[in-house]
Amino acid sequence: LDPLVKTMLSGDRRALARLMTYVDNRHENLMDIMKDVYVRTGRALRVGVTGPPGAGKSTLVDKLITSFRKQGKTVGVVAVDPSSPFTGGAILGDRIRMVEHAQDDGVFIRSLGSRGSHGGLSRATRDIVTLMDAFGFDVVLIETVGVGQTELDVMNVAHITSVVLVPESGDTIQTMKAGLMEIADLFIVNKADREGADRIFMELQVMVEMFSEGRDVPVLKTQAVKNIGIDEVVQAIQNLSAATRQTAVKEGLLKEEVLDLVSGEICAQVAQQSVDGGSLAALFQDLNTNHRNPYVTAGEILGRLSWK
Ligand SMILES: Nc1nc2c(ncn2[C@@H]2O[C@H](COP(=O)(O)OP(=O)(O)O)[C@@H](O)[C@H]2O)c(=O)[nH]1
Ligand SMILES: [Mg+2]
Repeated sequence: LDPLVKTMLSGDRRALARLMTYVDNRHENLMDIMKDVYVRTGRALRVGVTGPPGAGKSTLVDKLITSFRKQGKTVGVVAVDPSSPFTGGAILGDRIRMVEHAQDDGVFIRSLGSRGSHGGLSRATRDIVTLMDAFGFDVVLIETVGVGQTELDVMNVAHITSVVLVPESGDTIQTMKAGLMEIADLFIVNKADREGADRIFMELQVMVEMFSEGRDVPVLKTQAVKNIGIDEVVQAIQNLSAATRQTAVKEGLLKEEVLDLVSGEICAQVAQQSVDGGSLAALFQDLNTNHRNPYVTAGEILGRLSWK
């Protein structure tokens, strides 16, 4: 076992943080390291929290941490914000908000922006979650912005995904019915203190009734800032985790995971070889200087791969 992995598995938070920078920088031994780390995973309950910007996801995550901590559970948090180039914007705000938990040894918070995402944000998220799981956190919360395909990819790593909406989300619900149902195991109407919350709540209930195909998809109301409805969310998550969805989709998820790893690795290697001195440097140089057709260049690179 890699000494750093060993130290991390013994409960050393600094080793955990260092391994996370390996993920950021796509360390050359990352595949081998993650192979060893993966063996130690499978214990954590992985919960996705997704929804439009400003819905109150971070506020909710903050309160969920407190609620799980009350039960004595340790919590890892991955905040994914593709719009953040590094730690600017929302992610920095989230950090400040969650600073209270930073003093708590049972909590570890990690932000992921678009930086260093050769090989994909979903790949980086997956690796960070895997590290947190292996480290021994009972619960790993994954916050992502948005409710589209990117978020779906990121959320493949979660056992249970909660979609957070607000009274203003009526249009989202109307236009995204099928998509929302595909993502959500649980709906949360946050900002329930605002007008229109009951209407959204009922719309969601009707939608679930129509499209859930017998699946139990709870709809809950919260006021995250006031810590109202949070314990109920935790309870619903724990009830769901006892149910079977996780195993029902597992095969599909593992295939996705392998595809994700392979494409991420190919991307990373091609990027590595694209720089000066790399075996693909000339191709990329030519692309720049002669404005070659990117499809042709991509085809040439793919042509060099052999499938045995
Ligand atoms: N009125 C109201 N505001 C809330 C509630 N929960 C969060 N907010 C506010 O909504 C804003 C966005 O919250 P944030 O957690 O950053 O949203 P995120 O972008 O989804 O992570 C902040 O100003 C919060 O204080 C709530 O239950 N009611
Ligand atoms: Mg946020």
